[in-house]
Amino acid sequence: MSQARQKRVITIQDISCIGKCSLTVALPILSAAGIETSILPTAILSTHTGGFSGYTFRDLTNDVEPISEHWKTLNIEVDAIYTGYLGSQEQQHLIAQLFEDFKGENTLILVDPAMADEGKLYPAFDNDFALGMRDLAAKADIIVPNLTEASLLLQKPYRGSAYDRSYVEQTLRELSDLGPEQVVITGVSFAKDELGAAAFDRNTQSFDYYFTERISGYYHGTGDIYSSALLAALLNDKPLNSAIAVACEFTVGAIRRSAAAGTDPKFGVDFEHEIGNLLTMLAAV
Ligand code: PXL
Repeated sequence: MSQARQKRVITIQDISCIGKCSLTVALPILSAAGIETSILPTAILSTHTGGFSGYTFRDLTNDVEPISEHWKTLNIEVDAIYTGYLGSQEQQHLIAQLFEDFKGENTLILVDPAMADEGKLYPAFDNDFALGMRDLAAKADIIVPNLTEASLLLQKPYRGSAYDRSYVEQTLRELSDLGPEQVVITGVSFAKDELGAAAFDRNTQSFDYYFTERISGYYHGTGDIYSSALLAALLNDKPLNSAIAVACEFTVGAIRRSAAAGTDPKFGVDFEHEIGNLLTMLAAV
């Protein structure tokens, strides 16, 4: 029996040394799912910027081009390029070029426009950054914003919890009109005890939803855990409706563990002990 070639992802996000988000979650999740994970760090921070004060920030914008130029000499095949938190607006242009340089016929481009939550941009970003993220999102095959990021990408007001199914479906369509064929919005809820994701596939014109129980509290890094698990599922040949479910179950499992342990939410969630469950879900047909 011939073994399929191992898939490779290039993931482009920051290293937050403490706080479990971006590369420190993408790398273990994708690796555990059997995917070779090449990284391009966008910045190095002592912690993420949500909830800690006094963090360090080293911008790696000047390294993006030389790293990419070297990689171009290696003739690597890339099954997916996955971007998350970026260190600067200039990186948005450099990464758009990197998409051009490394996109093969079947390369999936996933943009998680990690820049905002709960109606607010993260401390380092402004509206120009959001507009740049919209241009990058336009070049993706699939994007994974939360509702705040969705409103910034579309430059429409954030509604808080005042929305219904028709707003979500209209938003999914408008985001897809920017360019990506598939859109997943995270943090969607139509009832106070549930939370989940909504997805749209322009090709099939289908909407899918998946909800789990809502665990109260604001847990850092869960958007990055969600996107990483979603990509892990897609690259393990799960269709979009199953992939959103796998990512929801994995993420809520990790949140449940940290909530039960009473961990300070700014340190991130215990996704490590959920990896076994992720692999079981990925192995199921
Ligand atoms: O999880 C998103 C994220 C990633 N990286 C950094 C962050 C955040 C959210 O605050 O600050 C540096």
